[in-house]
Amino acid sequence: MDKNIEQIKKEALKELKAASDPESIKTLSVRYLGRKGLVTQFLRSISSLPQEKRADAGKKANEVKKLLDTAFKKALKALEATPAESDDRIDVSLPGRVVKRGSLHPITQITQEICDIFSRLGFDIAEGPEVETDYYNFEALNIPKNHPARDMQDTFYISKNIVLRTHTSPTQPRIMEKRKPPLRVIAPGKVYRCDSDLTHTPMFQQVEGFLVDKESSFGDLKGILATFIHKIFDDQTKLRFRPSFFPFTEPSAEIDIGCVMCRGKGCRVCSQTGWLEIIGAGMVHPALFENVGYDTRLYTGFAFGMGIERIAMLKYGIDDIRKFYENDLRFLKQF
Ligand code: FA5
Repeated sequence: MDKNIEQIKKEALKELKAASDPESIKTLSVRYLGRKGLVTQFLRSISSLPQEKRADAGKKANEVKKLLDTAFKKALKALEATPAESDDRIDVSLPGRVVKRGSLHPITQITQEICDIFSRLGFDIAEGPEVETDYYNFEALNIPKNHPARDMQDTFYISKNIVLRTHTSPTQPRIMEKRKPPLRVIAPGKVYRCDSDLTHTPMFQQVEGFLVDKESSFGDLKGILATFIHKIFDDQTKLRFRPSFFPFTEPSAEIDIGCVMCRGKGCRVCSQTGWLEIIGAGMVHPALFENVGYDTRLYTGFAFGMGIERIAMLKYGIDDIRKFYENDLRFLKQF
């Protein structure tokens, strides 16, 4: 009898080894462990054995039953985890996968729009490094070491002479050194300052613009910037030029536009003034021209730098600049 159950076990394991698909394993399981299966029949036949052999035979048969049950289940699981080649066929009735589309960040959209407007006004587009030397970020722009104007921008220093650029103005001397006038260039990019509130973020984006030619004037600067503002907002947008100071322009101005959030009445975005500053500008200081080797008797130029987030805030009516960088999809999907 013992030999019999041992034989059943051996045969079952041999057949299992040869089984290559889930169906044949299920059939084997029924053949050996089903209601009329070989092991089940063996168990039933134990009652006909002599009394003294029953306990031993029953114990062995139950062990074989358990062993085969585990072996069948394990083999089935392994086959299901790695489906056979025939299961690789494409089920054309399955619903398709939805391809999720991304979209351009609102700041990227505005940057492209700004570049488009200036391209049509004859400006080339250039770029400069975000990790900048102290020389290009300050000295070449007429801001020597220990000059109080360095305090206007809270600088992130990487080392004594390397900074995260605090503005896009270093692109002026970098490009002027390489090219000869006449020049019309805009240079968009990220800048960094230790600054954070409703209208300031530690990383923000600017577009620098400059023009160098034989007869450029402050009037040209006003004309170009007014054209730009009326194109990016609309013809009715109010703007004003306010005298200001930048070491690399003389005279200098800041350009404000009427706050679109409160229509000039005063709100927290415009600090109750009705105006929001978006551009710094002026006529290029002769010291900068000297630093890049341009003849100051021959050439004049103007330059400007604008905050892209500020423009986006006004254009889309956003009351907190930090929303652009929180990565909240509910906010970003609106653009
Ligand atoms: C400058 O950065 C000068 N380089 C601009 C310039 C260029 C002047 C060429 C003359 C000639 P200012 O620090 O004002 O200037 O910054 C320019 C614009 O950047 C501001 O008008 C404002 O729109 C934006 N801005 C400044 N600081 C922040 C900030 N922390 N977060 C967001 N936008 C800012």
